[in-house]
Amino acid sequence: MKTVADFEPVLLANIGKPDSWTRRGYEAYGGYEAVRKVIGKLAPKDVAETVKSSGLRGRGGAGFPTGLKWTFLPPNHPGPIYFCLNADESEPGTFNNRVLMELDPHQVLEGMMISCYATNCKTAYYYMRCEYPLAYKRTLAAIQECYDAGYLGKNIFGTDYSLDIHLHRGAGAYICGEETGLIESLEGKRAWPRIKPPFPAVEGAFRKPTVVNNVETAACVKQIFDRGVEWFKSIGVPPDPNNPRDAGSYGPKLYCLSGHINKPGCYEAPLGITVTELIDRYGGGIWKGRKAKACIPGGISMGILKADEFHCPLDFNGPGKFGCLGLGTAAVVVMDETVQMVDYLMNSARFFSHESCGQCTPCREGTSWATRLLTRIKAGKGRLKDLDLLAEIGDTIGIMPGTTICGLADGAAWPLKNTLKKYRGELEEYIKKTNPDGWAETKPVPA
Ligand code: L3W
Ligand code: SF4
Repeated sequence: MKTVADFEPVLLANIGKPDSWTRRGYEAYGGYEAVRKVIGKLAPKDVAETVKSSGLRGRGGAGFPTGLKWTFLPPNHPGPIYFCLNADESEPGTFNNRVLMELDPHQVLEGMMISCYATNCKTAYYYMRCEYPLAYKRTLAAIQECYDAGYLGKNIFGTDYSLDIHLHRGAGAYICGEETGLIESLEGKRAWPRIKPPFPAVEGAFRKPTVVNNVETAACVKQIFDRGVEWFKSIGVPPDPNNPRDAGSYGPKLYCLSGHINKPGCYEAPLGITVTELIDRYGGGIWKGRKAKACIPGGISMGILKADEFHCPLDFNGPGKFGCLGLGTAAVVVMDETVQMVDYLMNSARFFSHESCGQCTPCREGTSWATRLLTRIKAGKGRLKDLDLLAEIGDTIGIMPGTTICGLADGAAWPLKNTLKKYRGELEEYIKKTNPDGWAETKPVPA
């Protein structure tokens, strides 16, 4: 296994080179060689099998094995089968897809071409959040360059295979990134997530079998066909021998590092790097000579790691061992010693209540009540009992699968549950200090 020290970035290898976002620039660095080895040369099922054997897991948040997801498509389906690229990057702290789309859009398109070929898809939708104007402009130009060169359209690369890619701008809501919300939005409707099953692989866009993959996942597919399965599996963390269900965490990963550090940015490292290594090696340490207090390991939905848990490996299993929901989008937001947990919880609760689509009562009401309780605590009118109410909200809304249609409620619950466990003492102190006369009050709260 490659260590952090001998790891060479590949996903970001072209970033910073002249014209990295044009076809000419991309091809000067070996672009479109992988797809030429695949389309018309290998059978689609063998391409899918290669991705499956690489152990690639989706980079959008859930870490679902990509090749396995492709096998859920109905066999011998007469078509159409659709492919949706989920570029609605909205998880707070996350900007890895943006870097790829702005600075290396052809890498993403090449991965998409291979993925579409493997899944017998001839029409693909590239769903990009509308708040990324530069990424949109460059991706649109890159798609046009591909049509002009015969890399998209009929009989691409001179083979029998035809593929169209439609770039679609997102509708400005977090929930558009939930795969079935994305599909609804693509169909021109409000992005209300659908009840699953059926999963999109069986019934997705326009009620046809659909694969939904993330931008970075597509870039990894391209890299696997450039460098091989063995190379991919030489990076990251193998499956846990004590857990027969663990698929391992192979390959490179883009980590978005932000918050109170000296050098925020998007960095490529092997899956399994620890928080400490990421902050010290890439982030230049905590800013202003201060101490770290905590961090969000992978987007706000994941919960929180305390500074004494920074040895946590950032692979698909690591954060879960420290009470977090998972690796999520690998967006690490660092908080220094001056941050108050009530502020972090406030921000998180406000975000989720604003973004809840409102279909499910536990999510709609729970996120809204959590925001109201935290607003009151922050304003110095909190009671100790409010912390129990917050914990109850967390336990009520965050028990996927079961009470809600999609995972947003779970993502909203996790910061609450996790922080109340790890920082209850600090929150109690805050309430007692800011509401010395009323913290013990137990009367019902007026709405
Ligand atoms: C067929 C089955 N397909 C599962 C497919 C499913 C989906 C994938 C994962 O994401 C995560 C959340 C945060 N037959 C299947 C099946 N699938 N069982 O596998 O499914 P699932 O339900 O585990 O997760 P999900 O709802 O797709 C939720 C993360 O996403 N998150 C992040 C959001 C923001 C970004 C961003 O800004 N880039 O991603 C927010 O919650 O980790 O756990 O494709 O169809 N039996
Ligand atoms: Fe909408 Fe929340 Fe239900 Fe998801 S869990 S469908 S965001 S109300």
